[in-house]
Amino acid sequence: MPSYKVSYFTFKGLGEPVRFMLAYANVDFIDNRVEWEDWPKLKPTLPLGQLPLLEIDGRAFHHCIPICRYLGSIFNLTGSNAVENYEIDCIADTVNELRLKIAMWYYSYKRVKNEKYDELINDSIPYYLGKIEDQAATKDGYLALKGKTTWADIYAVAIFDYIHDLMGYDIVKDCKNIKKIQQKIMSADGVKRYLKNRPADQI
Ligand code: GSH
Repeated sequence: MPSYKVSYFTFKGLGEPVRFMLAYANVDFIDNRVEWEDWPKLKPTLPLGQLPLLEIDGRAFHHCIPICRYLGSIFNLTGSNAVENYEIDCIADTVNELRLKIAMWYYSYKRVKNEKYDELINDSIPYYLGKIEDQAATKDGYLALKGKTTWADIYAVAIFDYIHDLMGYDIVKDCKNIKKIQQKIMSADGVKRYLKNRPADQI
């Protein structure tokens, strides 16, 4: 069994999808939560000076989405042809765009001036959530491929969990098809175990 180590900060952020992927696949991993005081020393040693970083038997992988795609390919959570893999990439990118809008607001505006909230709540969030919810409805409880859990489902559920913290409420609470995916992923054995033992965030 290879050894897996995930390094990320002491909150969900972009580390959470990687942690969820490994938990879903039922593999043990070292959950290395990096404290701010240790960051200046670690940063120059990283491929792009950023986290998350996944190490598999000491081989480093970076960039959250490519890591999830890679883990998807080794855990059979991808499509069976190029079009299916395109569908998976596409919905993961849509979720990431929503995450970026919210993170931009949170880190640039909320913390400084608490501005732009109305725009986020009235435009960006309903726009992206509507698209994602519609797609989940046509895929019958999956995000990318009807009848098959893919890495995009796991990525999305972890990102929505992080967004919950940023917004202070569950933005998908009224999205019944996204909720179905969330329940499925969160109740998988490995994820359930991870969630039970997950350390509380320190932001
Ligand atoms: N494209 C990268 C990914 O998707 O993993 C972005 C990673 C990234 O922005 N990481 C941030 C980081 O390491 C935390 S979310 N920030 C600290 C820094 O750049 O010094």
